[in-house]
Amino acid sequence: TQSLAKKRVAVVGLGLSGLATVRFLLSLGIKPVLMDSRSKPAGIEHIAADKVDGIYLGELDANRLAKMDMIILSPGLSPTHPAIRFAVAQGVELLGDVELFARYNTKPVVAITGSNGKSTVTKLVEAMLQCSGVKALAAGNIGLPVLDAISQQDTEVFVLELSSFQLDTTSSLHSVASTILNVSADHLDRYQTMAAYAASKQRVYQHTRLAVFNLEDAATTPEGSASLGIKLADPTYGIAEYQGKRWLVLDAKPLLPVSDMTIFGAHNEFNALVAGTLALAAGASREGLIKALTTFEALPHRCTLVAEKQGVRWVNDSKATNIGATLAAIAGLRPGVSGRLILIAGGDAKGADVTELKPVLDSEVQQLITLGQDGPAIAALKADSVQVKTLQDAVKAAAKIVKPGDMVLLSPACASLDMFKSYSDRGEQFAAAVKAEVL
Ligand code: UMA
Ligand code: ADP
Repeated sequence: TQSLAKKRVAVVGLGLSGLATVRFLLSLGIKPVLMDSRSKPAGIEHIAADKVDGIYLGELDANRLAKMDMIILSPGLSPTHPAIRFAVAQGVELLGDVELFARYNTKPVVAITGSNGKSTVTKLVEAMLQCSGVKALAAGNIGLPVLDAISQQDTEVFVLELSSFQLDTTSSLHSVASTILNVSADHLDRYQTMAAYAASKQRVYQHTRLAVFNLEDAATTPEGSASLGIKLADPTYGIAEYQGKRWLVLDAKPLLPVSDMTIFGAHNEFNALVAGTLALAAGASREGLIKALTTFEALPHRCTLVAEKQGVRWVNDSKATNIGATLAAIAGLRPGVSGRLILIAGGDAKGADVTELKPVLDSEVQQLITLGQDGPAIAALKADSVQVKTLQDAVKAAAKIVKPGDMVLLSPACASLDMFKSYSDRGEQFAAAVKAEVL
């Protein structure tokens, strides 16, 4: 820690994590060099140029980077970027904001990763701890940069949502409990293979006291750490029948009937079991778990009902940015739809093999509407699909054909960035279009 003061430190990437890193370093009295490969990164106006040791924008300068002692890299930039690789080859230390957090943090951590369900489980664990009287704070990929969270002194437990990008540059994070929820194809534009992506997720178990994993997904199985496996059909940590109802069971003791939970669907039952196990390991009470599960509000853009009009439900699942999430949404929602399921999908598939959607498009989806960069590839998987240019056109096309009993589901299986600012922007535009069209 003291040694950092004498080091030449570069913060590369000036988004949310980069800006939080700069603030943190300045608070330690360290003047970093700042770089971003973009000519106009959004956060640049928040930085007082006289406080730092230079700001360099545009193409990363490998020679300048090679002169540093340490590079703190933002998750949105790959460590395989040629300029970064060059600097590392010259002996420069490379780390991310989560690693810096780990080196300074003194509080217990719960660490959560996986391809899908991270944010839901992170917020659930935070709520379960808070309902148990523990001051918990959710941070990381969920939106609050860890180096902003660290300054909230009264926090008793940090609940961290970690992306594979963040884990790639983290090596000394200790946790009281951690999980990989699942591993399904995502970010294959940045990882060469599924094995490389799964290996990145495994880093979450490096220094953990309890690894909670998914018994139905071998890629989540820890090697070495003390561990606890979960699946819905498991009698100790799973779902079982009591008094004619399906109950969540933790540690072989029934916790509460599934029907009392505010979130629904098989994937959310699994999320609740994992969250409960993590929260108990971090000091929550069973009463706290029950209180959280009966009051928790589902996060926006995750299978949320936008409108119900003339017997038709319009559902926003814009957060489904990969195929696994869309499959979970369809599996969870389809049984409750008496009419047809009309799916709006497409966007940036991030290098995924979209043909994995085909079986479900064949059996569960009656009409497909596609948009975005990889819309044509998805449309090709189903007969009579409709291709549109905008989300507004997608809603119009759906509105023309709906009948009572149908559900229109936006669950794109793709990232939004080819057409929108973010998944939340996409979800908001969908809601606005639906309201304009049918309400
Ligand atoms: N970028 C450049 N050049 C740079 C730096 C960034 O082009 O020099 C681009 C990136 O490619 C990316 C964008 O700028 O498209 C933002 O990248 P960033 O690293 O600056 O991101 P932050 O603003 O710091 O936000 C990051 C996480 N974003 C990413 O990992 C891409 C946020 O997760 C997270 O909430 C935030 O840190 C706080 O910890 C968002 C996300 O999309 C929700 N995560 C991905 C996901 O969930 O799938 C991993
Ligand atoms: P993440 O933060 O990992 O993106 P979220 O909790 O935001 O995860 O959920 C994103 C989407 O993934 C949801 O809309 C839902 O359709 C799907 N999902 C949530 N939990 C799971 C799970 N355990 N397994 C598979 N899919 C899930």
